[in-house]
Order: sequence, then structure tokens, then C-alpha cells
Amino acid sequence: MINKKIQNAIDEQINAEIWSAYLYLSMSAYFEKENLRGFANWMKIQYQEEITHAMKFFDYVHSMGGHVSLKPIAAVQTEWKNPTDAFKDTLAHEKVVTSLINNLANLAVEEKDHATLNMLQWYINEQIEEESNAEQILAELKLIGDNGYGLLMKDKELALRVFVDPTKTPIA
Ligand code: OFO
Repeated sequence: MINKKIQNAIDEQINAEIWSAYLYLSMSAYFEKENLRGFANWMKIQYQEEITHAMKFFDYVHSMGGHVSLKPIAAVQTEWKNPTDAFKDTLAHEKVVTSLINNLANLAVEEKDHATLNMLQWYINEQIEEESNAEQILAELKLIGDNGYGLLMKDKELALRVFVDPTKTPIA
């Protein structure tokens, strides 16, 4: 049975993961509007990944005999200055999520909840990838600068991303 403190903290994290999904779907809509369909595709897949992150927590709580209480989803930004601006926000947001996961792990240690701590290892690894993906694209966008051709090339590359459920991949 999952303890109340951990249950509440995971409910908050489910909300943060679904908010992340909503944020990236909003970015996808922004890129569609800018005719950058590859970037829009990348963000749509990011949205799908975030839903899997939320669902992994959701299923964990129920497998431990708990009961999830879903919270309201706050509004997200809908406009960005340019792709670099959107990826700066993506990286900043992923850093916040990493700190939320670390806080959850700290709570699991305090509560001596080893099952939850073990489950969180997957998220700790996943956040390394989340930050590194955003960091890489941001660095490339900085190199591209105002070069429209460079941006279109990047757009074509990001169009190739396909969805692979990350929760089905064992931790490295
Ligand atoms: Fe769920 O990792 Fe991004 O936010």
C-alpha cells in the first residue's frame, strides 16, 4: 500500500507530466502555424512521450493499491518569438521536471519507500535524455541563427522523428 505523502506527491507529478504534454502540444501548434512541420512533428511526439510518463505514474499508483486524484491543468503559453525561443523554454522546463523528479526521489528516501525509489530510477534516467535532446537542438538552432536554409534542413530532420513508447524501454 502506498503512503499518503507519496500518493499526493505522485498526483502532483502526474499533473506536471500532463502539463508538459499540453505545453509541447501547444508548441506543436505554434510550429504548424509557422509552417515548420518537422518541428511540429517533433513536438507532437514529445507530447505523446509526456503522456506515457504520466501514465507510468498512474499505473504505478494503482498497482500499489493507491488511487490517483487528477488535478486541474493550468493554461500554457501559445506563442514564441522563434524556434530558438521555444527550445530555450523546452530546456528550462525539462530542468524543472528533473528537479521535481529528484524531489520525489528525496521524499521516497525520507519515507523509506524503496519500491517508489526503484520505480523513480527510470525517470531519473529518462530526464538525462530529455535534457540532452533539448540541449542538442537548442545548440544547433543557435548555430543556424537567421539562416533560413539551415532552419529548413533542421525541419526536414525533425520530421523523421517517430514515436517509440519510452516506458517500454528498459533502463540503460
Ligand atoms: Fe516527462 O519529461 Fe519532459 O517534461
